Amino acid sequence: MDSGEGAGEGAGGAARQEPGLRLFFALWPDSATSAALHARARTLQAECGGRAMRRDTIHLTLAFLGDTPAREVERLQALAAQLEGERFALVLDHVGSWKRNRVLWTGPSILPPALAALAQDLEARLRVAGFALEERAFSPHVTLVRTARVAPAAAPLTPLRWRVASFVLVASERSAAGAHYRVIGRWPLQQRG
Ligand code: 2AM
Repeated sequence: MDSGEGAGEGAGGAARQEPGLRLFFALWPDSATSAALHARARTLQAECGGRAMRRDTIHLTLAFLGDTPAREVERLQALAAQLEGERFALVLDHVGSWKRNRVLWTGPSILPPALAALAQDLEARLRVAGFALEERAFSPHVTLVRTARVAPAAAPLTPLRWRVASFVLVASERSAAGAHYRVIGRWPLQQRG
């Protein structure tokens, strides 16, 4: 959880801390896909309570960097530009819930090899470049509802097909209105074959 700003600054605040950004790499849906995902979020919210993600915040995280000095952005952009990922279709045919944080999410029951390769390659390059990442395994999911009261009943779901043609670097900014995500880089994936 966030600990607030300015903690740990030296006496007198002479050495100001370098500005940091909360960063992550993600897949960002096109507008038809984000509309469909938002509709799915509202349906789940109606059933389970909680807070549906706003349409403009819906995404799938590839790698979470967390607080990062702003000067690292250029290095991250250069690193991302070197990736040679392929386009793929992501079939979101599953809804899951995590009790520990009361999140409801949707994800694919089959992980496309091109998505696994992209996430793996990205993570490997980030580690080699010295970025600290969590050890937890990549678990592709799109968060749809937070603070849900109950888990959704298992029900048949119309699979949602998302054609993924790029990935992005995002800065997460917080305000009184909640999280705002600013895309600060986008890289295309290659047509297969
Ligand atoms: P979530 O959707 O499951 O909350 C921005 O916070 C994005 O990074 C979210 O999609 C979030 O996943 C993801 N993320 C991954 N690891 C995180 C962490 N340790 N803290 C906060 N967000 C994290």
